[in-house]
Amino acid sequence: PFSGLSARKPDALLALIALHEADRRPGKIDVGVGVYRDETDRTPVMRAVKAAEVRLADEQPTKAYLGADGDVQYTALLSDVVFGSHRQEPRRFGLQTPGGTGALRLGAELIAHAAPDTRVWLGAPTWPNHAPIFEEARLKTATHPYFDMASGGIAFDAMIDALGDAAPGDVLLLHGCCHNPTGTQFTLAQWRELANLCNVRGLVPFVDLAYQGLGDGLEEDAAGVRQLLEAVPGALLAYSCDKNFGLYRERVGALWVQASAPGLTELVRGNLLALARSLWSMPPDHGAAIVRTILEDSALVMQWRDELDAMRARINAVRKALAAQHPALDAIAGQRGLFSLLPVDADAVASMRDSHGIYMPANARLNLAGLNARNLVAFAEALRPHIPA
Ligand code: PLP
Ligand code: TYF
Repeated sequence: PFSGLSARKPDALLALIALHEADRRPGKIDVGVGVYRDETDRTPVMRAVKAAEVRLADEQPTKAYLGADGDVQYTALLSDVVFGSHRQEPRRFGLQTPGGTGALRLGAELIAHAAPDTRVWLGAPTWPNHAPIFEEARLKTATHPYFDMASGGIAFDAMIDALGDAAPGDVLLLHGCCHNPTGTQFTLAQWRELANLCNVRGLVPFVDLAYQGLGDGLEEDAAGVRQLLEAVPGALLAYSCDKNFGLYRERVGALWVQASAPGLTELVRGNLLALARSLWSMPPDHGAAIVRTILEDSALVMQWRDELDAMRARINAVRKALAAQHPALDAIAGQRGLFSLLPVDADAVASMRDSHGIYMPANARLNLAGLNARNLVAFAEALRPHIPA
């Protein structure tokens, strides 16, 4: 029955995990898949998460089914973190999803049901899973450039120029902060211009916020998104707790949809719940229960924020230290989040893997959290001969 299938490529980022694992060389360096690692190269469970898990194991009264929207108290408490003083918005409905990926896919399905011919504009380069998520939901995708390799910053004029081809009703996917893979971020002035563009051209922003707190801080990293949502009629926001709570495999996310009029919210809500039921019935509980347990308790919130601050401080310190190794790496100090694109080609990436056991995807995306005091200079030395003069 399956002979009609065509072969698919495995996910190159997830494939790096196994490749690095199989390498027996003691000095190997994993700067591939986007997982935070501490100074000792480990990804420990956060202390606030452990404490919440212990509490859940002791006190969780039942594991009986919830609804298709998952843990509604989780979504309510998380909306304080995401929206801050903007949390009261009657046009908005949010629900728990299996990770940011589930939120993106559910949002894609909602769009496909509302307007099947919608085109989704993705920045180039972006997270490699973005295009498949929208295309598997039967939507068309288009790309716009946004990255200036020479300066390591946003090529905003080129981006706006390319979006001149977008039609009313098209969706514009925007990273809320800490762009994957470029480490760039929009300024507040650019967010304002993007909101204007959406309003003038009738585009619908779909924000992907997967790294809140890993750039400049929880408030700072959400400021642009909050400003945008306030300024536009309709929008979607896919959120992931998998990085900022270190919950990766627990699959913790949420989708918020802002309708263009309060009267539409109920229609959106009913459609989201129906789509979620057919996709996963209800999201997995454990990770969201952990996040809720933390957010319900001010001591655990303090602990979580301290741990998140330490993660962010370490990433930004590694950024500074690496930038100091070579003038061509200057921009890395000003970029934010786990990733930067290095100014080298795929041959250089292959050579660094063969000769030094350094694991990076072919586009030379570096996960800065893979570097530490013991390997940073060795990494810079292995990189140096490949940097164009
Ligand atoms: N969006 C971006 C930009 C990402 O880098 C990731 C990484 O995993 C996701 C979404 C998906 O997050 P999750 O693991 O919660 O599905
Ligand atoms: O970009 C990354 O490395 C992270 C993790 O299919 C990831 O976002 C990568 C690929 C994938 C799922 C998660």
